Amino acid sequence: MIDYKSSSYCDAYSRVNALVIVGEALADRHFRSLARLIPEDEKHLLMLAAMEGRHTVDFSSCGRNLGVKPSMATGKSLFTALERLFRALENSRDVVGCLVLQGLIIECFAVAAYRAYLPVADPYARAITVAVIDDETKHLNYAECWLQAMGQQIHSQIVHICEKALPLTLSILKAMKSDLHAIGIDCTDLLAFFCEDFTQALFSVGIPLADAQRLLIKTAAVEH
Ligand code: PL3
Ligand code: FE2
Ligand code: FE2
Repeated sequence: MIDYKSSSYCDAYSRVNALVIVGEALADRHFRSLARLIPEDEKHLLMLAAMEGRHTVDFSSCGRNLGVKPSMATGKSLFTALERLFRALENSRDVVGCLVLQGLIIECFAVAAYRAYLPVADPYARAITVAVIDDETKHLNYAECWLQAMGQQIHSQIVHICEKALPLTLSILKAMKSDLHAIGIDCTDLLAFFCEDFTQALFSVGIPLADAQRLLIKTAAVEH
């Protein structure tokens, strides 16, 4: 039984909730950038951005429902490195890089985190999280289809951006480990979901399973 009103739960939730709100707001911005970079899909990408905007509002209401004020400064500082990388890719009009970072890595991270949160969420947040996971799966599918259609010539570019972005993603998780634990999330489950979904996503764009697995192992090795 989780005591959603305890001070230790609320304290940790204020940082986890802020991380999610910031991540969703950035996803909104990233899909607007992608709409400019991929004009033929502009309408669809703006629709995905609007879904992210709704996630920001919905997760904000989860904090409010528990009487928790999100610690926005913490959330923002945790995303700084990933955001800097996205902006650099955007400035160099690296469409593949932007789509791998937002559409594969961040979306897989979100799906894994929300799946791990589901069994320990309060009933209000659980209903919201179920609907959000469904949306994030659509975002992931868009990126998979677009990248898959580009064929083999972008594989080394995909691997290269993953090598840069995966350690930055893992360090967010490490920084949040004790807060995630305090709200009942099992970080091993979260990582296992991420590895499962991410290898599957890379496989669906045509990258052999062994290469996808090597990429994840390399990330783990770099971090230790
Ligand atoms: C993609 O649409 C948005 C990406 C957001 C990334 C969020 C990472 C979250 C890490 C821990 C989340 C636990 C869930 C708690 C929900 C209040
Ligand atoms: Fe989202
Ligand atoms: Fe998303």
